[in-house]
Amino acid sequence: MLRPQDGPTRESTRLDGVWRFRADPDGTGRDAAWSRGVPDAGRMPVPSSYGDVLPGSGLRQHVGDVWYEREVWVPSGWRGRRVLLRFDAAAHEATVWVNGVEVARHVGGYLPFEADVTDAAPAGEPARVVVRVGNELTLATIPPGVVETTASGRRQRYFHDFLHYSGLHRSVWLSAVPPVRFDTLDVATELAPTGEPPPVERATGEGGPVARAARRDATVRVRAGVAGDASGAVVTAVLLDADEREVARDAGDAGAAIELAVPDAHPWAPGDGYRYLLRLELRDAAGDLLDAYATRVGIRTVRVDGARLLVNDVPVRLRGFGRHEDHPVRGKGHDDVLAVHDHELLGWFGANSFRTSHYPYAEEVLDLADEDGLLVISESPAVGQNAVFSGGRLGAETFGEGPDLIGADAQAAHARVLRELLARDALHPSVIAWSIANEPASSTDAAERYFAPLVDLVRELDPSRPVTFANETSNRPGRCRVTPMVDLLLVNRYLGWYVDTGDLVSAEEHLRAELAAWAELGKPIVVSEFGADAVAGVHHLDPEPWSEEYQRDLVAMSTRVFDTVPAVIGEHVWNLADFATAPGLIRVDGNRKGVLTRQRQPKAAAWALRERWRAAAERE
Ligand code: BDP
Repeated sequence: MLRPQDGPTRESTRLDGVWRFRADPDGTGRDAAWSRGVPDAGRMPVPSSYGDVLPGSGLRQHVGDVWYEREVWVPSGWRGRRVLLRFDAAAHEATVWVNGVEVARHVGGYLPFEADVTDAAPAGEPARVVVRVGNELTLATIPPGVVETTASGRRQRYFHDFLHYSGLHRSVWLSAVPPVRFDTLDVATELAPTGEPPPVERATGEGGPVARAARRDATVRVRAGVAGDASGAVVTAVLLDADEREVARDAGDAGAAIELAVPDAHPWAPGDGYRYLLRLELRDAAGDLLDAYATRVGIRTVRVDGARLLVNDVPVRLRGFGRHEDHPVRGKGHDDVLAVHDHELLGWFGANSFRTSHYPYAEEVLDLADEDGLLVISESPAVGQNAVFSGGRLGAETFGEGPDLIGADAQAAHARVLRELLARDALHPSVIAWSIANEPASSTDAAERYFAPLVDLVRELDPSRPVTFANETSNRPGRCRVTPMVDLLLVNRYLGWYVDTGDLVSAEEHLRAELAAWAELGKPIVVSEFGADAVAGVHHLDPEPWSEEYQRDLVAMSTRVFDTVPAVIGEHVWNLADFATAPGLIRVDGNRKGVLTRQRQPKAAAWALRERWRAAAERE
């Protein structure tokens, strides 16, 4: 599956806008054949989460199906081509019909899927698209959950700390593609070895100095998969620099690897989102164009060397955040305005990195990261696989076979989601590591059995990036069974908040001891979560949790400790901004660990971080 685009052989249109919509908590629509048309439908914007759009609707707590419907004219000029219908995301599982014909089913809320609707939606005619989106989580889904029946009806319980927003969160596309076409694309980049770490050139960009990686000879390996009968067809790959000058070209049979030598290449590097343009053409034996596809390529390498993380053989330090796709009203609905604003804020902070906690973000977000030269840890949606967070709903072992354990079905779903994640994100140079899970129970035999094949799978699919996962506090070094398998350590720690609450002196001592123990493992460490809730506007002269000053001081204490541990090569504050959660006694209209409010206004800690990180950026 390739991302939709326009070009000489392809056309695409977004089906975003206001769709017809109806909630269906009892599942009536399945038997009543709403697949042909949804009766008495209201309205709902796409993309958005449906939870907060309609006041008084109760949709925020909705469990079960909702239905979306709209009509679209398939252009008559698309005759003779294949027509694809693609959903960038449907949270959390969906069935799609076109003119009453089922065309797709997909499970998992954060990754794209598509259907060939050529037969169901003839060109030159209107087509009715109906989508049933379900949001029930079970112990076999990623992430897990259980549905319980309470006095107020069915309730979705889940073990992660962000609101279970649902719906069509991202764009829907209709595209025309040629019958014989590119349908997969793998690109691997390599830089010629140097004896010494290559020098970093400096340039002065807008907003301060920019670190530029030194130019080096490079190789770009391209393998484009082809759908349809491509016998005798030839693929040509052309690489253009940012000024559209051709720098390399080669050709090969359809499906074969093509190697492009790029002398004196300009690498993609932190703070320098330099990308080449790769143009692919597929021509038949007579030389006629069958398909063309273009994508941007950042040439860079990532490698772990002892306790260092190297990008282009240069050690990097990550400064940034765990984030969420979360905004007032639209919930997890992607919006370019808000995404660009959040990325400008990362620049305002002097941040150079983030983790897509705790699920794959909209691909547009990775486009921004590619462009800005940000270092992204791309995370799978496996969050909450831990009895500690389940209020007794998961058995103590968490993983294994049994009615209250996460077992083989979930593991298979997890593997599927990792395949889909890597297939979608591998082309993004900003992605420098794969995080396969957030805070699972990781200290048991069962956890080792669950995760070992998943780590192997990711390594096999992509040997070019480190594999990691975020470690939860009770899974200490020495006890944790997954840590030894991974290349890079992510540790989430809340010293001064959940532990040593209100006592930053003890917290500092404990954090030092804990990081020293992790450092002994000899791998690079990113403290992938640390922080404190602060309700904007609450102030205190004394170290009082929930005040802006306490949050600021906790962050300062933590970073002071990080600076003394060479193996700590990254700090991700939890969180960039406040975000919505399920109701809870320690949640005040959501999680307040943002250094920005949910409306993206700064708390005291934001100013302090900006000072620290901008100074670090200046020194680079
Ligand atoms: C960690 C989780 C994160 C939570 C955070 C918190 O990884 O999702 O939001 O703690 O409690 O356990 O704020």
